[in-house]
Amino acid sequence: MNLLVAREAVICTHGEDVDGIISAFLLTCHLRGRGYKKFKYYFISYGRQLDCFRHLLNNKEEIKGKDLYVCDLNANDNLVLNQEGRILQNIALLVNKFTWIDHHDVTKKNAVCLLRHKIILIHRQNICASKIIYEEFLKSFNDDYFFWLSNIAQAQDYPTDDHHEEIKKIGYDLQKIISYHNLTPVYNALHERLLSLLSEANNWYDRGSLHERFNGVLRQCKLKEIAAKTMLERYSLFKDIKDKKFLLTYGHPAVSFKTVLKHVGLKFGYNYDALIVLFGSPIDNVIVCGNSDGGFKASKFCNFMGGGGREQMGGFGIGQISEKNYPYLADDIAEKLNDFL
Ligand SMILES: [Mn+2]
Repeated sequence: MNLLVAREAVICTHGEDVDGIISAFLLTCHLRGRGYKKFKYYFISYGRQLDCFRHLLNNKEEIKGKDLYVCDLNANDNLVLNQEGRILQNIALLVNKFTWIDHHDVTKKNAVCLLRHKIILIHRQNICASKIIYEEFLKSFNDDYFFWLSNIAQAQDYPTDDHHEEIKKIGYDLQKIISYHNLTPVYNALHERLLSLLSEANNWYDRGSLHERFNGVLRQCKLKEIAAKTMLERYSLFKDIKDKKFLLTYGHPAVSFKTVLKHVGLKFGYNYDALIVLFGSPIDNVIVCGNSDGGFKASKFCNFMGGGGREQMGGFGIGQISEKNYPYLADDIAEKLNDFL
C-alpha cells in the first residue's frame, strides 16, 4: 500500500467498560504512529454487536477499502456462524484489512472461522485487550503513560491482589464516567470526547483521583447510583424454572453490572444459578451471569437469545427496556428460559 495515501481506520470497540475505551485509545496512538490520519469509532454494547456489524454492511461506504479493527468484543457464534448473509465474511470482503483484538474465550473458539474469512486475529488469554495492544504494538516505546493505562484496564478485567489500590480506584472511577456517558443520547460523541481526554494524563487524572473537571459528573453518578439501588431492591425477583433458580432484576442504565452484582448479592445473597439483569434504555441490554459452579451455561442461553458472551457471562438485546415494560419482559425471558432448559 502507498504510504503517502492517508490511511483510514474504523475502530469498533466495547463501549461499556474501561478496557474497551482504553484499548481504542491505545490502538489509535499506535495507528497514528503508523500514518493513519482518519478514525471512525463505534462504541458497542454486548447486546448490540450484531446490530453494529449489520449497520456497517448496510453502509458500505463507511468501511469500503478501509482498515477495520475490533477491540475487546467477542466473536460469538451469532456473529461468526450466522446464516443471514454471513456478516463478518461479507465485511471482510469489503475492507482493506480486518483485525480482531480480543481476550474472550469464545473468540478463541471461533478463531478458525475468523481466519477463514481472512480476519487477522490477535488473541491472548487472561490479558485484557488494552494490555494486548500495549504488548503487541507499544511496548518498544517504553512509554510510562501507555503502560500505566494498560495496567488500569488489566486491573479491571482481571483484578488480583498485586494491583495497587490506586490503579483499581482510578479504574472504578473511570468506569463510573463511562457508565454515566452510556446514558446520553450523544453516546458516541461523549465516548469520543473521553478518548481525546485520555490523550494526556493531566486532562483527566490528578494525583490518585479523577481530575476535578469530573466532580460534577461524579456527584450525579452518586445520586443515580442511590436511585439505581432502590430500583434493584424493588424489582429483584427469584424465579424457579425447571430445576434452576434465577434472580431477575432491572438495572438502571447509569450503573455497571459490577455494581448490580454487588448490591443484589448484599441484599438477596447468591443463592441462584444465574443472575439476569435487564438494563434500561439507552443500554437496552440483558446481562446474564451464571454461578461459578457452572450448572447453568449463561453464554449458551445468550446465544439462544441472539447474543453472546464468554462461558459464565453474556448478553443479548430484546428491544427497548424500561421500568414500565420490565415486568412483561422478565416474564418473556422466564418463558424463553423454560424453552431453553
Ligand atoms: Mn476486556
